[in-house]
Amino acid sequence: MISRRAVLSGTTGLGAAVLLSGCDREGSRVLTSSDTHPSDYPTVQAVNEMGRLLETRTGGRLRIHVYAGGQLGAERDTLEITTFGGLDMNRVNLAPLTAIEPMTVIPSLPFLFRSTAHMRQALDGPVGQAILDSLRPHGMVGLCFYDSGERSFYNTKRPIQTPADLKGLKIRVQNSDLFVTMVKALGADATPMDVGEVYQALVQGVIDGAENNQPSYFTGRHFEAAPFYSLSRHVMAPEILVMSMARWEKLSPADRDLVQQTARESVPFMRTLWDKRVEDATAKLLAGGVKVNEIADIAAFSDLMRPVWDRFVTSPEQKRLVAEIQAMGDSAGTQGVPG
Ligand code: GTR
Repeated sequence: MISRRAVLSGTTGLGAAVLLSGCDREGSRVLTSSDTHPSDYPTVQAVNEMGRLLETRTGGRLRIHVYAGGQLGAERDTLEITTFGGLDMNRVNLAPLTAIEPMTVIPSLPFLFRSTAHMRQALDGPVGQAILDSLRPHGMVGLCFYDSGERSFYNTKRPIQTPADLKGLKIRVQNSDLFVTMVKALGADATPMDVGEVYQALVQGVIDGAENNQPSYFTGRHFEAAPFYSLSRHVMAPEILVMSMARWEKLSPADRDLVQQTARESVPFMRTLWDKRVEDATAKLLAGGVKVNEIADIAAFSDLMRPVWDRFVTSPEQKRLVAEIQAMGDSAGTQGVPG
């Protein structure tokens, strides 16, 4: 982990951007934000859109600058910087937050959502709001969730049809105990690693595979080294946009409303880009020779992952929200909810 002292003394290589975060320039306030994805990725585009809305509505007084492509570091590191206010905003996956706040485990549970519609319904309502709010004691204001599709396994060796096919494979996971436990439950060897290191690790055989949605699998060129993509669709852990509490507290109440409102408005914008990106990535992956396979017996995977729920959903508040999500009436689903 990068320490506050290291960042402030400039020894992390993070650059002046972080150190200058929140500075006023001629009455204009630039909110800095980080993203590990490149600038054309839907998450980056969505935060840029939020910035455009903010700029228009404040006559240029509030703006956002997104440092894309992982310029400021891996998600767990930039999150730490966000919590102490070295960075104003951050777009990350929920996975690295699961180590910080148990409520964020909920949307990251395997086979919880039955479909994209079910996930959106849950995260757009009071359940999603409760999870966003749970970050406040950790120095962050949860502004909104963005889609991240369905994560599936890919590897260099073979199509995965049953959990037995994963046995002995070294599978990269995000830096999250929840994800380590999920992959271990299937019998694979879980290897936590920053996403920026995955391509090299696949090429060098340090790992045999990983799991992610199609856009990330394509954007990171992972498919070139690991051409077997097996549609386990085991988790729909969403993306989240947070603001550092330090920055939030410096905003006037009216600006807070504006920031919250523009973040919310960037969600449908992102979803339109996202749906298209999944479609495009899927087509390009097929054209690139990737071997995609459906898995006939998904229950074999969800049954093995069921103990993960018991281990990570322990508090009455978590249980209540999980039950609320399960009770939501979406019939368009394709995923089976275990138990
Ligand atoms: C992507 C997600 C990133 C990051 C990455 C990973 O789907 O958008 O924020 O979490 O997965 O696997 O590290």
